Amino acid sequence: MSTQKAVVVAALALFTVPAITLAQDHAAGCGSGSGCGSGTMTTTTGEPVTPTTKAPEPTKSKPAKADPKARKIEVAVTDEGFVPAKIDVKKGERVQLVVTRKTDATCAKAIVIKDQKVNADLPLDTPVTVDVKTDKAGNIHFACPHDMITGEITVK
Ligand SMILES: [Cu+2]
Repeated sequence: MSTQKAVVVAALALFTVPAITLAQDHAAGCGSGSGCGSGTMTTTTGEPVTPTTKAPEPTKSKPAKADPKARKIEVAVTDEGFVPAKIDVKKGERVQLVVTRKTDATCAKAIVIKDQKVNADLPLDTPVTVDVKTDKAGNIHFACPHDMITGEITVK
């Protein structure tokens, strides 16, 4: 029994760390105002983050391969955020988002679906395919890496 408890504690610890780092990232990178702007990411001390710094960013996931049998849902990233931001799907339906970032004036340069361990880069004007698991009814939250620009997939 005690071993199980230890595993649970370890799992909780793993979960807590990214949440904290995300919050810091957000504060530093997005600042105030709408849409986070398109500026360079900086640390809390105002120094630019260089690629050599191993930032505590969530692991990137590879874009999914397009599945001909999947229902493709086109999502654009514009100045308005994710368009559409509300998506309805059926439970058990094979679904893929095809996400195209159409503006540089956004911090949504990646899409994160935390519950499904998705964190895919969104190069400008390049459709990126993302798998969506629809095995459970409920809401699936997706967002920019700072959870500022958000959307919701409802599985019914
Ligand atoms: Cu953001």
